[in-house]
Amino acid sequence: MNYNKKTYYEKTRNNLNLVFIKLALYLYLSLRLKLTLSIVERPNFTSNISKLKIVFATNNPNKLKEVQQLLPSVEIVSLQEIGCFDDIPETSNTLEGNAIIKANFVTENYEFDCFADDTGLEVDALNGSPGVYSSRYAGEGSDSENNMRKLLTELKNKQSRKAQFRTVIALNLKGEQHLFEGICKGEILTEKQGKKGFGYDPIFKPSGFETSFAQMTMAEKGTISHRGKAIKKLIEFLNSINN
Ligand code: ITT
Repeated sequence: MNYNKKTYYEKTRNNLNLVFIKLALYLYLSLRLKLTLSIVERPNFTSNISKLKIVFATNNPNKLKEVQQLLPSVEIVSLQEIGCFDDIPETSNTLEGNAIIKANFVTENYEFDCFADDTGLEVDALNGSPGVYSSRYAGEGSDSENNMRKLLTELKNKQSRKAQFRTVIALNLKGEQHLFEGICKGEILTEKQGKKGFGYDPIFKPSGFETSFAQMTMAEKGTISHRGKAIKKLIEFLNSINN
């Protein structure tokens, strides 16, 4: 009798242990699943722009920072966050073409809605150069210092120093493509001024201002810049489809 009682208690205790183990396992697995789902959740255009998540296809961390500041109501997802570490080839000879290539690369290979921009510095006296070749003006793999030095040399004996930055944004959204353009007119200075910004900022002075882009804060530059203007059009478009 005692033996049976003991066995009965042992069995009950073992069963209870099993139930607790199963419960703990269930809780652990459901938590893991929830976490995984939240990590792989795709950028999703909802009816409320404040909840918008979108991939920005750029490998330029300065551009990413600028756009993040210009779009505080949108959650910008970087290429790294979607696991894209490719060097996207910019093979077009137009800004429009390259913006489209970058945006399409992400949509086709990673199935995300996304946007990409391509920007060029177009100098009047150089018939629009460096334009689409701005990042490699002084040769493949050249840095901003070399590019600026080459531009200043090319402009040494030129009368006009008029130039403009032009940005084209390609947005891939729900199977449709939309383009937005922003232009900032100005002139090329004779020497570098300021340390902020990136690229050609130290030698570009926007019209109506006494300082170069590199002497402005990121927010100041954003209110008048080519990229700022293109992003403003992008925001207006996103607002229009969400209302
Ligand atoms: P992604 O293609 O990965 O976006 P990128 O640096 O190649 O980055 P772009 O092709 O759009 O960017 O720009 C070409 C070059 O033009 C860039 O490397 C800079 O030197 C210059 N540039 C672009 N935007 C600029 C800005 O706002 N101010 C100064 N220079 C800029």
